[in-house]
Amino acid sequence: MGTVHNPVLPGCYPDPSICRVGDDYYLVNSTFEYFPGLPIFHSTDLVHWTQIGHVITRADQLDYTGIASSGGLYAPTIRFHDGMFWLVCTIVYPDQPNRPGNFLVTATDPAGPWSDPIWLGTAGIDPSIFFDDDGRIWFHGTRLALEPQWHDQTEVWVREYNPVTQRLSDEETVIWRGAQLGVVWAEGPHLYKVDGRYYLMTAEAGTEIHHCVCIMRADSVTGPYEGNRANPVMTHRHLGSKVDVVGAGHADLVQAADGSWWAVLLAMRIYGGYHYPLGRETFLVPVTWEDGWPVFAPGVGRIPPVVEVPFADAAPLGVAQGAIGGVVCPDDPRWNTLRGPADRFATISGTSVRLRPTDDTLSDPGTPAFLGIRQQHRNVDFQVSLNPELSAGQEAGLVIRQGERDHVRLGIRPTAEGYTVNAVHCQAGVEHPLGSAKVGHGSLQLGIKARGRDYALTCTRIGAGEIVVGHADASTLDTIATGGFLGLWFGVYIQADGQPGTGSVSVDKVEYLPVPDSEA
Ligand code: 6LW
Repeated sequence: MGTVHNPVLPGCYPDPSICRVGDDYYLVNSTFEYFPGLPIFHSTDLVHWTQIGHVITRADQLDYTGIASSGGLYAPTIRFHDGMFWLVCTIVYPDQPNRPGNFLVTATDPAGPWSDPIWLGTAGIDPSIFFDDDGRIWFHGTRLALEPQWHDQTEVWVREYNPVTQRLSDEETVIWRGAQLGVVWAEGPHLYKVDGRYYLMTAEAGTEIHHCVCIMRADSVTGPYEGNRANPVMTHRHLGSKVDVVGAGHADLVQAADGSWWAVLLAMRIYGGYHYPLGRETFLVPVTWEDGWPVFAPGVGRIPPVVEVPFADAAPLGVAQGAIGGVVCPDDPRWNTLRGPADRFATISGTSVRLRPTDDTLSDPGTPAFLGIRQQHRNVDFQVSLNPELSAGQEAGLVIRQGERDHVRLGIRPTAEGYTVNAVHCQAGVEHPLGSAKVGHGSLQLGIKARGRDYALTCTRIGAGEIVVGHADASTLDTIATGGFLGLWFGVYIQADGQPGTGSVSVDKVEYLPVPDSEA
C-alpha cells in the first residue's frame, strides 16, 4: 500500500492530464510562457512521480514571440493509441485571441523527442482527443459560445479527426454549454467510453474558487449528453474561502491495471489570507462508479489530504511526491527559461552556469537571461552563490517571478565603490524599492527565505554575516493580486539597461531547501 500526500505535484502544475500504458502512467501540465514547455511525468503507481522530459523542447517547434505572461501553453491532453503518444494543446497569444492555436504532437517515447505540431485550424482552448473502439478519432475543445446567452458562456464542440489527411472534418457538433444556467467557462472537456457509453467530463465556473468538475453521458459520441443529477461531482466551492484547499476542478480520469479508477485534478492551497502563491497544483482523488456515474472521493466528497493507493509501494515517510530539495544542477529538468532555450544566454561548465544578458529584461515579454524553478513549498530557502563580473548598467541576482509586470528582484549592480545589492518590487509594471546595501567586490550568496507570506531577501558575503536587504509579501505576487494563471518561480537572472554589455555572472551553486512547517 502506498500513500499519496496531496498535492501529488506541488507548485504550479495546473490542468493535469493523464494516461496509462500497461503499468506506466504519464502526466502532463500547462506551462504558459515557460520553456521547455509541457513537462512529462512518469509513475508506475500514481504515488511516485519522476519528470522524464518535456514536449516542447526546440526553439522552432512553436512560436512564443511576444507571448505575455499567463499566455502560451494551456491545458494539454495526453493519450496513448496505436503504439504512439498523442498530445493536443493550445498556444494562446493574448493579443490575438482568435488566432487558431490548437495543435497535435506525437511521440513514440513520451520522454521525447515529440514531433513538430500539426495545426488543426481551430481556435479556442482546452483541446482533447478521444479514440473510439471503432477506430474513429474525435477531437474536441472549448470556445466562447458563438451565440452566447450570457457573458462568458462557452461551448464544447466535437469534430472527427482524419489521421491520413491530418485534418478535422468540417462537420461539427456542439455537445455541451454548461451544467447550470448562467454557468461560465464550461471547459477542459475530456471524452471517455466506459461500458459502452460515452462520457463527457468538463471543468466549469472558472478556474478560481467556484471551479468544479461535471460529468455527462450519451449513447453517441456527438450526443445528446445528459448531465448527471449529482453535478458538480467534485468541487470545494461550497466550503467557502476559509479552508486549506480551494478551486478543485479540471480533472482527467484514468483506469488502473487492477480496474480501479482515479482522477487527477487541479486545486490551490491557500495560506497567509486568501492567497495561493504556489499556484494551481496537481492532486489525486480515488473514483468509483455507481449506477453508471463516477463518484469522486466516495464517502468524503472533497480532495482527501491523504490517498491510499493499494497497488503502490510504500513511500518513505515525509517525502512529498514530485517535491524537490537540495542542490539544483544545470542539467536539472526543473529549470525553465522564458519563451526560448537557454543557449541564447547560458554556458554550462561543470556545475556552474555563466549568464550573459540578452536584449530583453524581466519586464519584457521576450527571453531575458533567466533560469527559474517553481516555488513548491510555502516555507523554503532558495540560495544561490554568484560570482559577478558586471559591466556598467548590468544587474544580476535573484527574482521571485509572477510575470513581466509583477516580480521582485534582488539584484547586484556595479558602482564606483564596488557592488550594491538592491531589492525592488515591480508591481503592476511600477518599480518600488524594498531596500539596498553596499556589498563590495567578489563572490556572494543571495537568498530568498520564504516563510508563508513573508520573503526575506538576504545577502551573504564570503567571510561576513548575512544581511536582510528587504522583505517581499507573497500576497502581492499571487494571481489573487495580479490576475493570470501562474504560481511563483524563483530564478537567477542578468539584465542590462539598454545594450546588453560585456559582463556576465557565474552561478556557482543553487540550493532549494524546503523547511518543515514545524521549523518555520
Ligand atoms: C485552462 C482552463 C483553465 O485553459 O485554466 O483550469 C486555463 N482551467 O481550462 C489555463 O490554465
